[in-house]
Amino acid sequence: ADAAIAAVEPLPPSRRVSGLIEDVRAGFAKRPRELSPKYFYDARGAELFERICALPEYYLTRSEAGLLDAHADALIDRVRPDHIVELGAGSARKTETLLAACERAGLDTAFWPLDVCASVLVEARERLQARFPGLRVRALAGDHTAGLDHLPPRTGRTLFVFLGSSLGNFEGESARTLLGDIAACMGGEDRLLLGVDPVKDRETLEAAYNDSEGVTAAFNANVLNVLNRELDGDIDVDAFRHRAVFNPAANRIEAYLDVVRRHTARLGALGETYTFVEGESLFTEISRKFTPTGLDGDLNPAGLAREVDFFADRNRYALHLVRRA
Ligand code: AVI
Repeated sequence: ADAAIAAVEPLPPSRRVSGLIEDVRAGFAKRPRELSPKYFYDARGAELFERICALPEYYLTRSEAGLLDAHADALIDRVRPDHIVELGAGSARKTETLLAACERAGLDTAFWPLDVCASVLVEARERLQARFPGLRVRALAGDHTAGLDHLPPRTGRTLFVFLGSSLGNFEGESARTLLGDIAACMGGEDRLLLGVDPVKDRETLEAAYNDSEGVTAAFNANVLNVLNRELDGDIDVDAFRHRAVFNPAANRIEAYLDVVRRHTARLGALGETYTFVEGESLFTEISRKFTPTGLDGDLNPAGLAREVDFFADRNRYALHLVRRA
């Protein structure tokens, strides 16, 4: 396994990326206090997120997979990619559908999965190479900025892939920066396949983030376990309760951890003590929902434009094929 991990190319971040200590210090100085959703995904968080994807209320993953199944051949025939570069590939299960379509189309497409987690890339590569023996997989471990800045030169057409509605977890300005970074890597023949969650009725949206088994609640609260472990903390995780609400003015789900019992906690690594009072909330995540024109508000300033839209039944989910404007 060590040799396999070494075969994943580690990439240095290309810009200074803020760390946990400074993010927590800055976020806890705000009112309401805030935490960055990037810290959800430790091993337990990743496992809880996998469970979320299988929940009956969380339609996003299934709807996206269904759309990919239905349109993979048409998409691949249209783009005919020589390379597929996937941001946040993880297990790359959904992209497997696209790779199968490439094989059916007789294309010799190379796959470049990019993820912060090297071990998940090793697993993905082994599975994909078992299924597609000739497939060239070049796994890149690093964050999005690292991956995009250090992509080795390619010839021919590249299809960038950014699925799972992950764009929704970036607020407007950082979403536009990320899209601009992608656009900067794209030539006129290259395309970006973007999966996003359309705006829909409040009931459906709120149920997806307040599941009846409490998996999303555990996922949200797990960020406090991360702080306790990484920052030598003693935050009482049971003193918080998960809440997720749709904010229609901003077209986004907002997730909070509400304080239900006043307590004082110490974060040893920061040398700080924090008091949490009843009625106070920690703001932990946004998940933006998109209309086509709302999405244009992120794409167009980044120099990108929608070319083809695919919508799942009753507008449940959307895939957008995007080109340089
Ligand atoms: C990863 N991301 C797209 C998920 C979402 O729907 O925003 C994260 C998530 N948070 C709670 N449930 C799922």
